[in-house]
Amino acid sequence: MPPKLLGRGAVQIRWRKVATSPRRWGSSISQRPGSDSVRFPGAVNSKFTTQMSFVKPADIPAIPTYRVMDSDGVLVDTDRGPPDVTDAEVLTWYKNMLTVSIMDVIMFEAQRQGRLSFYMVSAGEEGVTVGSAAALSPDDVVFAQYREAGVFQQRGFTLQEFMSQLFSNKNDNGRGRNMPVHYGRKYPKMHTISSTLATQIPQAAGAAYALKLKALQNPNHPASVVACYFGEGAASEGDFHAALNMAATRSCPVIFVCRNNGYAISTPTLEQYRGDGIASRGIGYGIDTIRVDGNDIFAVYEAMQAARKLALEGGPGGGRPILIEAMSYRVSHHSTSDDSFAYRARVEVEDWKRRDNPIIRLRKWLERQGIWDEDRERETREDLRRTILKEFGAAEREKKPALREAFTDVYEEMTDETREQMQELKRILQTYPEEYDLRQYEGGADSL
Ligand SMILES: Cc1ncc(C[n+]2csc(CCOP(=O)(O)OP(=O)(O)O)c2C)c(N)n1
Ligand SMILES: [Mg+2]
Repeated sequence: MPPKLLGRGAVQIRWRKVATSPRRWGSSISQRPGSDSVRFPGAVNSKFTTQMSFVKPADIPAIPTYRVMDSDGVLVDTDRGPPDVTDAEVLTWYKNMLTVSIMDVIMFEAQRQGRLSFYMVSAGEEGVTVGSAAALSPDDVVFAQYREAGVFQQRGFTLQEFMSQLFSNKNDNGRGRNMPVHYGRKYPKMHTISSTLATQIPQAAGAAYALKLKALQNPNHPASVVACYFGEGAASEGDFHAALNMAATRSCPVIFVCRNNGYAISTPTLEQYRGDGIASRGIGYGIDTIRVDGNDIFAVYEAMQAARKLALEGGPGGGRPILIEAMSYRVSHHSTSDDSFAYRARVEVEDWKRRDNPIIRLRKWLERQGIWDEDRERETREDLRRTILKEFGAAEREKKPALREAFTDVYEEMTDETREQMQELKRILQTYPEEYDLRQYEGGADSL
C-alpha cells in the first residue's frame, strides 16, 4: 500500500514494507533441538561442524572476470549472439570514447603550458565509463569520483560544458567555484564531483534510499537507480564500508561501480588490500556482485544493464544494491600533479597501452563488422580535435563569473555576514586598483 501523505512533503512510511527481504525477525529465531545448523540471530544458515578449520582466503578461487570480446575484438563465446546493441549505438560509444581521449591529450598539454591549473585524464578507463553510462536512463542519478568524464560525455554533457568548467568561466554549471574536472549537471542527473574521496558513496546509498521512498509514494512513476563510481583506493575509506552495509540492509537501488585501475596515486593494489579485489567485499556485505573486464565495453554494458534490472527488482519497496568491479589499468599519471614514472616502470605502462586498451579493442570489433576503417578513424579524430580546440578557445576567452556570484547563490538568501564580506572585498579592490586585474571578471568591481 502506498504511504499516506500527511501534507507538504511529509510522508508516513510503513517501515515494515520497506524492510529488507528475506526478513529475519529476531523473535522467530531459536535453536531447535537436534538441528544440524546454527540458529543464532546473527547466522541462520550455518552448519555445525566438528572440523576445526579457518577459512583461508587463498583457498577460495578468485572471482572470475566477465568478458564478451577478447583483446582482439573477437566474441569469446561463439554459442551466444553478438551484444544486443545497434551499430549506431556502438559507433556513438566509440566516438564518445575518442572524444574523451582526445580531450584528455589536449587538456593535459594545456595544463603543461600553464593555461589550466589542473587536469586528470581517464586514459584506459573509457570503456568502463562510457559502457556503464550507456545502460543508464536519464532519470538515474550519478555520483562520480573524478575520472569519469566518459560518463558525463555519454550522458550528453557538451564540450562547452566541459570547457566552461575547466576554465571556470561564466557558463560553468558550478559558476567557476571548483577546481577543474569537478563537473556536475542537473539533468541527466549528475552530482557535482567532490575531491574528498569516498564521500559520494554513502551519499549515493542515501539518494538510492530516497528514490526507493519516492517510488513507494508514486508507484506509477518510472523507477530509477543511483550509479556510484569510485576507485579501488577510495574503497579503503570507512565511507565505502558504511555505504555498502547501509545499502544492503535498507535494500537501496544503487549500483556501485568500482574502477579498479591498479593504482591509487602511487599506491599499487598490492599495498592497498590483501583480499580478492573489491568484489569480494560486496559478497561480504550480502550484495550481488560481478567482476568485469573493464577494457571490454560490451561486458561493462551488459553487466550494468543486468545490474540495473536487478537493482529495481521487486517493484516499489523492493530493490537492492549491486556491486560491479571493473578491472582496468590507469594508463596515465594520476593527475597533472603526478609523475607516475617515479613509482612504476615505463615499460609496464607501454605494455598495457599496446597490449590491451578499451578503445583499440572496440575499434578492432568495429573493423571486423565492416563499419569502421582507417579513413573513418582519421577523419573522425581530425574532426573531434578541431571541434574540441574550437570549444577550448571559446571557453578560454570567455569572461569569468561576476565576483558578486562568490557571495550570492551560496545561500538561498544572502546573510548579513556575506553582505559585509562582499562590501569589504569591494572596499579592498577600490583602495588598491593597481593590485588587481579585474578585466576578466564579468562586470569587474562594479558587480559587487
Ligand atoms: C579523503 C581523501 N584522502 C586522500 C585524498 C588524496 N587522494 C586523491 S585521489 C587519491 C587516490 C584515489 O585512488 P583511487 O580511488 O584508486 O582512484 P583513481 O585515482 O585510481 O582513479 C588520493 C589518495 C583525497 N582526495 N581525499
Ligand atoms: Mg585506482
